[in-house]
This record gives sequence, structure tokens and C-alpha cells, in this order.
Amino acid sequence: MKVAVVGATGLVGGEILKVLAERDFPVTELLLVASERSVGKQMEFKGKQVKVIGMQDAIAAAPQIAIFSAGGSTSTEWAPKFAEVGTVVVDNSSAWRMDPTKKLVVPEINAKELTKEDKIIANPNCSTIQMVVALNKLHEELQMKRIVVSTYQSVTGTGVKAVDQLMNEREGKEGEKAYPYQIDLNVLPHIDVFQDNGYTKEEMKMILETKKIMGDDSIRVTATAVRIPVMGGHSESVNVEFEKDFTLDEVYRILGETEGVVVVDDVKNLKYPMPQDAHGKDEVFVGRVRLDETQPRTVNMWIVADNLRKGAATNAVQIAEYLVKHELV
Ligand code: A2P
Ligand code: 11C
Repeated sequence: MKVAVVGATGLVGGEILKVLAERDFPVTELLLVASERSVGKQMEFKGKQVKVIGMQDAIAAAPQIAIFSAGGSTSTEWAPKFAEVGTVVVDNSSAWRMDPTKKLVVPEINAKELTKEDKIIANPNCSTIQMVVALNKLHEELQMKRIVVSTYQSVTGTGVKAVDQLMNEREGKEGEKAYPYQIDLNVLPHIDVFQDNGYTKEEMKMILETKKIMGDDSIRVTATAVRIPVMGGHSESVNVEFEKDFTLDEVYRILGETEGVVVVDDVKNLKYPMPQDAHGKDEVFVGRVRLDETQPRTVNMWIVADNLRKGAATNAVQIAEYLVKHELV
């Protein structure tokens, strides 16, 4: 496969290169694409140096697959131009996710919807992906009614500038700010921009994307998205109410059978998921599973995943793998 990584110099872009190499994705030619600022820069892939090129050169090379992670406006402008030359775009930004003509894919859940006609495929938001991976099989067996989620999100979700802000603040250095306030020793109940309804765009992504991926508009979702001074992964406190009756043992059994999920839940031995342990891993970690004692058919759980891996790069590469395996490119 001739593969382009658009946004190769970014945090997610770098992770995509690692995941392509680790999973031995069948790359015959790799095009590394970034803004004009980075053209000519050398990057390493599987021990070889590859030069960063610009968008026009990448389109002229007509790759079979392009994995985009260069922000929403870049995707809005450039993804259709790649699609015109026959490239299948897997897009990590929010640009196409809620477009009714585009699929929003988490391979474990809905890759079977993909066809040869899909030229721009959307990768969901990181905090949505880890939640739906954890809840998918529970939904299939017990039918979710309502989700109440609060997130604790890593600064890596914002990009290089935010990681620099945290480290600069920690070391007492001046520098550019990704956030309107200090992030070190602080918590910001604010991710992405505020909407007219008082929710942030990140919160609305979790609400709307969950229904679209699960293909079920009846699931009620409410969210509070929070940035914390952490690297390594996003964490989520999730309260889920189901239609059907169940026991706690059944919930553990279903989670244990859920593709992509690892249960880490042994509080007697102080075992529970943490971003430090999820860092660099592709799985979604679930723990602190408890019955909600205030209402029937409801559980609480704690979900952690590396937002740059399953939340972004790994999910995108898994979509690309599905396309190759099913001869859709
Ligand atoms: P560059 O490094 O040249 O600015 P992050 O979200 O981690 O900051 O990364 C954003 C990625 O998107 C980078 O690779 C960045 O390239 C790339 N990018 C930003 N704007 C454009 C653009 N207009 N065209 C192509 N790539 C872009
Ligand atoms: C964050 N979830 O942690 C965001 C990053 O819509 O793809 C990803 C934004 C998106 O800030």
C-alpha cells in the first residue's frame, strides 16, 4: 500500500508512524505530509529516513490510503482533494464525523458498515472511542438507557503546545500557552469551545458520536469533560443505566468478553486502571466496577486508555487494516 500520513510531525502523527511499524502494516511507500513549515524535514520510519512533503506533492502521488491528523480545517479543505484522486482518507479530526454521508468507525463495533464507496472515513474523538469500546458489548446484551460521564483528560489530547505548557509550568519556565489558564496543579472544566447550550464541543462530541457509532439514537448521554495535568491517557468516570436486569458477575463476564477491553479491578490489592499504566498501550482498561446503590440496573465504572493510541492512532490504523483485509482499497 502507498500510504500517506498527513500531520506526520504532530503528536498523533508520530504515534501513527509507531503503530504502522509495530503492527507491520503493509506499507510499500510512505508519504509523510505536514505544513509548508516542515517540508524537507527528515523523519524516521522502520529505521529509514523519510522526507516530509507538502499536500500538493502528496496528492500528485495518489496514495491508496491517507491517514489525516492535522486538524479540522486542514481535513475540511484537503480530504476531498485526496478522495478525488482515489485515495481513501481515514480522518482523525472532527471535520466529517457528524456528516450523515460519512461513516464514523470504531472497528470492534461498526467496521462492517464500510464499503468501497467510502472515500472519507471519520475516526471518532478519543474520549468517545474508549467509552464505546468499553460499553459496546454491555449495550448489546443489556441495552443502555442512559450514560452519565465525567472525563479526566490528558494534555496530550491538545497537542504539542499543551505538553510544552505543562512541562514549562512545572519547570518554572516561560513559554506559549495552549490553555487560557495554568494547567499544572490545576483542573480545567473546559475542553474545546463552549456551545450555545453551555456544554463544550468535547462534551457534545461524546453525546452525538456515541449514538452514531452505536447506531442507536435512543441512548441518552450527558457529559462533563475536564482537562487535568496528566500525560499518558484519558480517564472517565462512567455511570450507566440499562434496560435489562443483571448481576455484577454478569457485568464482569461481559466486560471480560469485550474485544479490546482489559479488566483491572482488584481493589483489595489496590489494582485499578491509571493513565500511567495505559500509556503506550492499545487496549481500553476498565475497573472500579460497582452497582449504583441509588437506582436499579445501573453501574459505575472507571475507564482509562491512551488517547493517542486507541483514542486516535491505533483506531485509525485498525480502520486502514480493515480496508486492506476486506479489499476496500
Ligand atoms: P507542522 O508540524 O508542519 O505544523 P499537533 O496537533 O500535534 O500540533 O500536530 C498538528 C499536525 O498537523 C502537524 O503535523 C502539523 O504540521 C500539521 N498541520 C497543521 N496545519 C497543516 C496544514 N495546513 N497542512 C498540512 N499539515 C498541517
Ligand atoms: C482532547 N479529545 O483530548 C480531544 C482531542 O475532536 O479529535 C481530540 C479532538 C478531536 O482535547
